[in-house]
Amino acid sequence: MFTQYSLPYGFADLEPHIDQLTMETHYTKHHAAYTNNLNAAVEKDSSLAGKSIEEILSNLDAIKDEGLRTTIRNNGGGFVNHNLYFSTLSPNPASAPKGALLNQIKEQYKSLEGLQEELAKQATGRFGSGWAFLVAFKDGSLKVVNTPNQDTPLMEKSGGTPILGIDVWEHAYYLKYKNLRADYIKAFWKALDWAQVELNYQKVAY
Ligand code: MN3
Repeated sequence: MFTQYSLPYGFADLEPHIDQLTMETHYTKHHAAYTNNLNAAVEKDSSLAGKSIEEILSNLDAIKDEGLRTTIRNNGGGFVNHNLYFSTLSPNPASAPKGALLNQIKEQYKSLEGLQEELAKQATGRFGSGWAFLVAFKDGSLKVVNTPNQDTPLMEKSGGTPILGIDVWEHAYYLKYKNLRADYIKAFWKALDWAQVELNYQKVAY
């Protein structure tokens, strides 16, 4: 049984960057639906019982039924992606990483701004619905990628582990920002807690 990340802040607490109605709809409708649909789907294949979501998503080919595989790809992806998204947002965010993550960012992207530019470029450039991710690898290196729909880098053999994800589905921003995805991404930075991203990094790179 997979359970939705429980929010340690209220739906209105990310105002004015991310508005209350968007947060409430996103969490109680979209994320809840991905979670419920995932749980219902997993029950239909006994070989999936007891497996972690990472194990399931990194081995989707093992799911023999094509329809079930697609359902788990979409809803399992939606489940983990939103757990990551909501857990890295905060009403009191750290505005920059420090320590090992900051050093690695400087080495690969020159500065935090350099990394944010690359993430914003991939987030705005993703056609239709999808995500931009900062991915970390065991050796400490980082990569910026984008995916369609609810796909996650966890679905690829050497995709690394996402430590930050920007949801660029219209449901994440349309109520407040309408078609202005770039404005939403600028606001996203103001609610992103780099301290949590740093914790995510430390779990991957060791
Ligand atoms: Mn979403």
